[in-house]
Amino acid sequence: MTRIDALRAVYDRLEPCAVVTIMGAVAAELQSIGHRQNFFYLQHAMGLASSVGLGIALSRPSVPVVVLDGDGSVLMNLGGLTTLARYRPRNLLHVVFDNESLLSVGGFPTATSTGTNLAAIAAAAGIPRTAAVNDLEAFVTEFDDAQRARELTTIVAKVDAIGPAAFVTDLELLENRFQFQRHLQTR
Ligand SMILES: Cc1ncc(C[n+]2csc(CCOP(=O)(O)OP(=O)(O)O)c2C)c(N)n1
Repeated sequence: MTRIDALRAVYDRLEPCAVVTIMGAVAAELQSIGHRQNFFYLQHAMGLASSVGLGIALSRPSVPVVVLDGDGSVLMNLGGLTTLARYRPRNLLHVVFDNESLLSVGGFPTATSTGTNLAAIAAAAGIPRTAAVNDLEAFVTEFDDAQRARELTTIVAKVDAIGPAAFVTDLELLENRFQFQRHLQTR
């Protein structure tokens, strides 16, 4: 499965959600499908997308929140999983695209390439629902089940270590930040 195919498959389902992504490849891929005001692409702060999502989910319990994370980012801040589990907002879906690589900075292998199991770590951290998927059909099924379950869920989706040719887009961080904030105020 490629990550962009996974994003395309659930793109319409993101419409009512507040969506927080990590920087780099996934942000560029989501923007290439179509930027929306409810998408926030967190720059630089590896491992903190789930923390930003957690803050939104707790302060806006009626808004479904989707975090699009990466294996390298999660590994850089494993404590983010324990904090999610501690507060376990029902309106947060945490998707980790695991390409076993720091793709956005050249593709260096991460610990998931040598067997570290992020879904098992998430479960052990106390995330009430976790899933590990390897193909598109299973990803969409787990995504839909998680949205229906209304329970904090982490889905770890194994994806190919391929991404867009360029990661820089013409959407400035501050512009994105103010758009997203204004959008949340309407929800
Ligand atoms: C704290 C920190 N260290 C290093 C970087 C540089 N950096 C930007 S993206 C990235 C790789 C992210 O890897 P992953 O989360 O697996 O996502 P992928 O690029 O594979 O989609 C790195 C190391 C950063 N942004 N922040």
